[in-house]
Order: sequence, then structure tokens, then C-alpha cells
Amino acid sequence: MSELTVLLHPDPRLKKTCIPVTNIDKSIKKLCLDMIETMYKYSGVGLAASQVGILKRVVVMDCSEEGEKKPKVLINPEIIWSSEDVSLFEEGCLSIPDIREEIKRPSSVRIKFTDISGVLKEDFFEGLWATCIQHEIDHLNGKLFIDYLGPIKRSFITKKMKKYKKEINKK
Ligand code: GNR
Ligand code: NI
Repeated sequence: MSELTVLLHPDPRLKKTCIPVTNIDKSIKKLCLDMIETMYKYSGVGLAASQVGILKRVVVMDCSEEGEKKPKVLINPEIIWSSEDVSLFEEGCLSIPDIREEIKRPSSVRIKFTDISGVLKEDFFEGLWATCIQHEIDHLNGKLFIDYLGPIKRSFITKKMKKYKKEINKK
């Protein structure tokens, strides 16, 4: 397995709509394993393929208790139902390190997706799992959690990130 590089905002690839996976071949399976490794390495609870520069509709997630390790692979995930009630969660993103903001989203969702064996499945998510899958599907559609914030807050974060990227490029 190999660890992948996580793209940092702002990056044009994080704004792109990812394309559906039509064939789960060896390269997709390797991508999933590498994404799981990368997610754990950076202590994330989810990762979308666009965050590692691959513009395909692939998501990995693990919101289980620490030490449990129950990674999920979701290919072409789609929300087929979302609850009327919403909840406020403090979100973070591996592509926007050290920024945390409260975002309002439906509390629970039903998802349709293809698993790593190519089987079409449905699953119900609530709590952090529900927040996370919505955050990841947004990534596949070129949307970041900061896009839910007002323009002033968002441009402040983008400015801070540009500065941060300049700093780490100097090292
Ligand atoms: O690690 C992550 N934590 C998190 C916390 C609240 C809501 C969403 C997330 S996803 C994030 C990892 C990430 O950037 N996934 O795209
Ligand atoms: Ni993210």
C-alpha cells in the first residue's frame, strides 16, 4: 500500500465534479486501499478521491470508535433520502487543516452505493456517519464545507490557506 498526498485548498482539482466509476478494476481497488491508509495516517474519518487528485466517485470512511477500525468503501454514493431534521456538527477537512466550523445538515440519510465487490447496496447513516458521508459526497461534486459559510468567513479561510501553502512550500 502507499500513502497518497492530500491536496490542500485552494486547488482547482478540489472544485471539479468527479466522474462515476464504471468498472471496479485492480487500479480502483488499489486506490481504495491507499485512500484508507492515507485517511488513517492523517486521522481523518473520511476521504474522497478528489482530495488525492483522482477525479472519480470513490469515498472511504471510518467514523467508528477509536481503535475499532471499520473502514467502508463507497463507490458512486448517492443520497436517496434525507431527514427533515437537521443537526449542527463541527466539521473539519483534511484539505483545510486546522479550520473547524459548525455546519448544519440533515441528521440522517439513506445512501445507495456500490461496494468494493461491485454489489449495489443501501445503507442508513446518522450522527457523525451522516455528516461525514454528506461532506464526502460534496467533495465528489466539487464542494467544500466552507462553501456553506458566508463569503467573508470563506475568503478569510482561503487567504489563511494560501499563506499556509506558501509557508510549507518554503521548507
Ligand atoms: O476527518 C474529518 N473529520 C470530519 C469531521 C466532521 C465532519 C466531516 C469530517 S470529514 C474529515 C476528513 C475529510 O476531509 N474528508 O473529506
Ligand atoms: Ni473533507
